[in-house]
Amino acid sequence: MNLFDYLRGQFPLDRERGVVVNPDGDQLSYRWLGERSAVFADAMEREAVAESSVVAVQVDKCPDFLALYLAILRSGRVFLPLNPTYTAAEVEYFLKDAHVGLLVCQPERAAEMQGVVKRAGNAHLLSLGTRGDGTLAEGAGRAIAQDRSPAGGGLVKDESSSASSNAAAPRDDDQPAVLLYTSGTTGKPKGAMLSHGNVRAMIDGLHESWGWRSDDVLLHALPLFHIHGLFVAATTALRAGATMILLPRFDAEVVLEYLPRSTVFMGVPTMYHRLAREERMTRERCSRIRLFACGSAPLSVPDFAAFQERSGCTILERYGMTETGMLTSNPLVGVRKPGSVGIPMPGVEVMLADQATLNLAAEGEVGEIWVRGPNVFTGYLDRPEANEDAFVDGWFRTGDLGRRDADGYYSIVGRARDLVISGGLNVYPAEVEWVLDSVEGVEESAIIGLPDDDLGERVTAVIVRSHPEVSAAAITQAARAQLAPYKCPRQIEFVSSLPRNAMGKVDKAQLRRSFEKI
Ligand code: MLC
Ligand code: AMP
Repeated sequence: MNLFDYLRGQFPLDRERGVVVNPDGDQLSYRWLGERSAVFADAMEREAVAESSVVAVQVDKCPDFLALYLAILRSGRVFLPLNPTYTAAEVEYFLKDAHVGLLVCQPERAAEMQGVVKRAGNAHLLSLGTRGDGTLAEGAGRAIAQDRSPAGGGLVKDESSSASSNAAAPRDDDQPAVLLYTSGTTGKPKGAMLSHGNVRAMIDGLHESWGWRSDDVLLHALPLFHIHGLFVAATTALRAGATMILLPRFDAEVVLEYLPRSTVFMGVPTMYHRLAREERMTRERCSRIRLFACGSAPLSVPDFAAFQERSGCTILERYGMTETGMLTSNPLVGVRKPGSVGIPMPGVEVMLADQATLNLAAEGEVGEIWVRGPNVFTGYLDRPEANEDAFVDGWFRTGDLGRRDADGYYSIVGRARDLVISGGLNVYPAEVEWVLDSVEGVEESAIIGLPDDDLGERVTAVIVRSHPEVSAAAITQAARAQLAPYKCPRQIEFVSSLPRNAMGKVDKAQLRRSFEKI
């Protein structure tokens, strides 16, 4: 079943109910969302964007982003969201790798993206701004400006008036709905294909486990281009027919302002770390909140405790990944253990595999987390070898190392993969090393994550120079030119050589140990 049809079937019967409350107080209704998505679907049709093609969206967070997401689903195309801070070079890679049929970019980057689209093989290019502007919205009419719900009204067209746009394209559960890029140790991002059925399984599991209700108000401060903000937060809220306060980005001050009106908040550990340090984060302010959920990176026990002390609320930590959606969660009702990611989500099977033998790890021992279930993605796009490595007898290897306690709760104790998680954003060392190694005067580089109170891990470059005069500033400048800012090293260290293990691979664990001591 097309995920859009499934979601629409869960929308409140009273379509005038608010789906999004903007920070400026404007409310947009479920009726608006249905109609706006139909209008965008029609616009893609008019642009002759091929059916089933991948549509890349590099647009700032706003209500129209959600409408475009639904438009892509309902028209049977595949949604590929991209971080707005990606450079032109990064976007070009995705367009080529995913054979993108349409790129929707921010209006102010349209000129820059014209060249990118051409180099990538002439995908269509449209733009969409946060105020209903841009070439995609032009044909569609500025519906945002015209919808002043709760009464609604004044929209450019009624959803039921267009048979073509009202019907969602028929899709089977295993057909692709969303393509999300993630990486392995190779450094080249791979497109993880999530089907209509995968996403539905994930949001149904969350709906049930976290007791979603149509009168929930989600305070949404996460980006919409990752599964956390897109599926765990926004799509599950749509599944419940709930309302979202859609903040353009996380800002602790603004979050504090909207907490009293909200019932659910989700964040990465950095957000909780920052909120726990705010004087205005009081029990009274959180009195309506029924759920503070956290994930994407490990939540430290001190941050868990500090937040509890201030807010009187116990954070519910959960664990998941792009390829699989949510895997485990602490319970809504029951004990939430600090430092633990809880028990398997409904329908998800989890096992711990001994890394050497690939058999079940002994009870109480650390093993690689392997998972199975309807939520697990269908594979990486055009990467037969990666798919071969990723699956064993139908189990997906997460690359995370975990332990299970006597109560069946899991905790993540490390990663088998080379990965830095900074503020909940994944940075793949090989991708950054590749850029740094090409800087004149750099002989070789190694990217590691060092502990950071705020970001969890800080991207750190350890460099061997071939020319002694190459400076940290020059390296930073080169990184900035090619990589999104969050991937750029915040700390640069120079060494005479990199430690290597018996296999000749850089020993990153040793590097981390030596710089952690400093
Ligand atoms: C922003 N910056 C970062 C950064 N985010 N640097 C390192 N790591 C990050 N995560 C940089 C900016 O480029 C800028 O640099 C400077 O920090 C300030 O920018 P900002 O926009 O003010 O940043 P800030 O508000 O501080 O953002 C931090 C943050 C944000 C934690 C709020 O990164 C965020 O929203 N993270 C959530 C990521 C997320 O959704 N992850 C889910 C992945 S899904 P400069 O130099 O240009 O000024 C997943 C699966 C699962 O993992 O289980 O959920
Ligand atoms: P991504 O590829 O961006 O989806 O990131 C997924 C990875 O984030 C997982 O494989 C874990 O390494 C990490 N992760 C997500 N949630 C948690 C958590 N609660 N604790 C520790 N690590 C987590």
